[in-house]
Amino acid sequence: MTIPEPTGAHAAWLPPLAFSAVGSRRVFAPGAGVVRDEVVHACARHGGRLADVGEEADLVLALTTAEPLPAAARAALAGHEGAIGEQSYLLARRDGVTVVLADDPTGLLYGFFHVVRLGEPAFTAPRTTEHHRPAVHRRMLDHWDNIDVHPVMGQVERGYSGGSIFWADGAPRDLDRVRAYGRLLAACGVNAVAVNNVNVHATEAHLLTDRLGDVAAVADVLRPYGIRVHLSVTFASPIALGGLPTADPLDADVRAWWRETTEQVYATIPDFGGYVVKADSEGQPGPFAYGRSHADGANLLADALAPFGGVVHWRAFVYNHRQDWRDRTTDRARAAFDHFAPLDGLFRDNAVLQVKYGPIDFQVREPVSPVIAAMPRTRLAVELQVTQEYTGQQRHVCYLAPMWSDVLGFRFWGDDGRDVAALASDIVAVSNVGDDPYWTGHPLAQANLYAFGRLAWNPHLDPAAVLDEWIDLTFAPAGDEPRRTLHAMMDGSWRTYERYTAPLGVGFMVRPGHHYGPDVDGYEYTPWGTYHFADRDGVGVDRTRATGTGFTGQYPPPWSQVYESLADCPDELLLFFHHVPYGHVLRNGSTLIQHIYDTHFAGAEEAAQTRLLWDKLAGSVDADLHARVKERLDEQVRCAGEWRDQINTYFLRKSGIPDAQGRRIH
Ligand code: BDP
Repeated sequence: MTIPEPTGAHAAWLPPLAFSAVGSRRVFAPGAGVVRDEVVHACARHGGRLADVGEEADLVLALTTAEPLPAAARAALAGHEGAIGEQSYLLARRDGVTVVLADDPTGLLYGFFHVVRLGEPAFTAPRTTEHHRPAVHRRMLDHWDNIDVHPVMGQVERGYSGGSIFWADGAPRDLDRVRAYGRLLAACGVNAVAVNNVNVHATEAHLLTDRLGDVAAVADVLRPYGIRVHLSVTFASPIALGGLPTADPLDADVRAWWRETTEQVYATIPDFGGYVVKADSEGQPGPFAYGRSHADGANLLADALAPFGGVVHWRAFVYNHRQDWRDRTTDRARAAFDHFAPLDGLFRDNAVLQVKYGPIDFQVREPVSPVIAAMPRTRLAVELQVTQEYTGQQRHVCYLAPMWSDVLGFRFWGDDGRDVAALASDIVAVSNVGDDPYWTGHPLAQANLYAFGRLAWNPHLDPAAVLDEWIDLTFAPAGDEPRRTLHAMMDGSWRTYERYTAPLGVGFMVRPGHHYGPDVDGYEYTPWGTYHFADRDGVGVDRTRATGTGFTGQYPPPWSQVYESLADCPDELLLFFHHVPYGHVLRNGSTLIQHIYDTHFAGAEEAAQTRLLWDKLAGSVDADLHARVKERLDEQVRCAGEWRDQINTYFLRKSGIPDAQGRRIH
C-alpha cells in the first residue's frame, strides 16, 4: 500500500488541513524557521500571504527577541511580567490582530499550532493575553522499535501499525516521513522521543557507538520541531560494545567507558536527550548482577550525561518474571515499590525514575502505582502505554484519554493533596506509531496519540474535549453528523473495552505471548505473577495487609484504608485488592457474578452498536479510511463476543450460579 502524502485527507491532524482560517489574511512571521515555513505552506493551500515589515497583519507570530517587535506584539506584552519561558507562549487578540509571542522557536511553534487548533475563532473574538506553558518539561514517546525484524516480536515490539517509522532495511528510513511525524508530534506538544526498544538487542546496542550517525540523522530531522532524541541502551554496553569484562557500576573502567562514550554522543548530537534503561527486568542485564543497587546503576549513567545536560530515564519496571507466587512477599504488584522506595533520595538530579502508571503492567484498569507517592526526593516520569498492547491492539476502538486523565488526576493523599501530574517531572508513553499509511493501524487510534500529547501538555484538559479537538482537526470537512457519530463511538470506548474483558481490575486473562484475545487461565499457572485466583467460591487477589500480600500498605492514607476495606474499595478495583465470593454484593447493588455476566453482555453489545454507528458514516468520510475502520470493527465485534462467551462460561462453570436474566451462556 502506498503512503499518502502526509497532508492527505486521512493522515491525522496535520495542521494546514485545519488552517483554512488563514483565508485571505496577512500573516507576519519574521525570521526563518519552521513556523515561517508552516505559514508559507498554509498560505499556498488556503490563501492569505506573508506580510512585510511595517505592513498591517491579521496574525503576528514573533519571538520576543525580534527587532523591531511589531506594535501589536508590544501591546500583547504590555502588563506581562517576566519571561514567557521555555516552550511557552502568549496568545492575544486585540484591535483585530491575533498575536503569538514566545521566547524561543519551540514556544512559537506551539503557539502557532494553538492558532491552528482554534481555526476561525482565533480571528474573531477578542482575547486578553493568555500565557500557555506545558505542565511538565518533557513529554516523551518511547518507541519500542528494532532496526532488525525480531523473529517473535516483529520489528516493533507490541507494535500494531506496521514496521518502524524510524528504521527500514537496517538503516534510518525515509526521512520525509520522519519529518512529517515530527510535525505531527509538535502539533500535539510532544518534545522527546526514544528511537529504539527498551529491550535492546545486539544490532540496536550499536546505535550508541558505531551507529550513532543513524541516530544523528533522525535527530537532525526532528530538531526543527523541538523534539530531542533519546536512546535506549543496555546496561551491559561496556561488555557488549566496549570489550570490558564487567558492567559493574562502581568499576572505574566502566565509569570511564560511559563517560567517554557519552562524550562522543554529544560530540555528534549536541542536543541529545539522554538514555532510557530497562535493567534487571524480563531478562535485561542490570546492577543486581554485581550486588549493586538501582541507584548505583542509574547514577552511573546520570554522571556520564550530566556535563551535557542529558537525563537518564531509569525504568522502575523491575520484578522477577521467573518467580511463582511463593509467598505473600512475592506479589508482583509489590515489586517496584519494594525495590525503589528505599532508594528515595539516592538518585542524581538528572536521573528520572520512570514508573508505569499501574503496579502490574498497562492493564485496562489498575490502581495508580504507589511508587509515585513514595519518592518525594526523586524525579519521576509517569509511563503510559499509547500502543494498545492490552487494550485491543489497535484492532479495537479504545480511546484511552479518560483513563490517563484519571491516573494523572489521582490524589494519593486525598482531595487536598497533590495529584499525580504534579508529582511527575516527565510524562512518557509507549508510542503506537509505525509506517502504516494511517500512522496507527486503526485510524481512530490516532486519537490516543494526539490525546497523549495534549494531556501531557495539560493533564487537566477534559478528555472528551480533546477527543472533539482531534475529530475536528482530522475530519474537519466531514461536518456535524460525523463529528457526533465519532464522538459517540469513541468517548466511552475504554469503558466498553473494560466491560467485555477481565472484570473489576483483576487484569490479564489474555492469551500468553501476544496478549490478544481471551484466555482466562492463560497466565494462571505460569511464573509471571499475574493471577486471578478464581475457584469455585470466588475470584480476585487478596492484597490486604490483614490476610493478603500487604500491597495496600504501600499506599499512604486514605487510600491504604480504602483499598484495604472490602466495603470501601471502589468496585472497579475490587478484584485487584480482594478475593471475593461470587455472591458478594457490590457497591452498585449487583452480585459479583451477576455483574460479570451483565457487563460482558453489555460490553459486547456496545461494540456491535459502535460498528452500526460507523456503517452510517459510509459516504461521509474517505472511502479507504471507512473500509479500514470497518474491517477493524468487524474484528472487534467478533473478539468482544469471544471475550463475553469465554468469561461468562468460565465463571458459570466455576460458580455454578446461573445468569439471573436467563441469557444463554455458551
Ligand atoms: C510488557 C510488554 C513487553 C515489554 C515490557 C516493558 O509485554 O513487551 O518489554 O512490558 O515494559 O508489557 O518493558
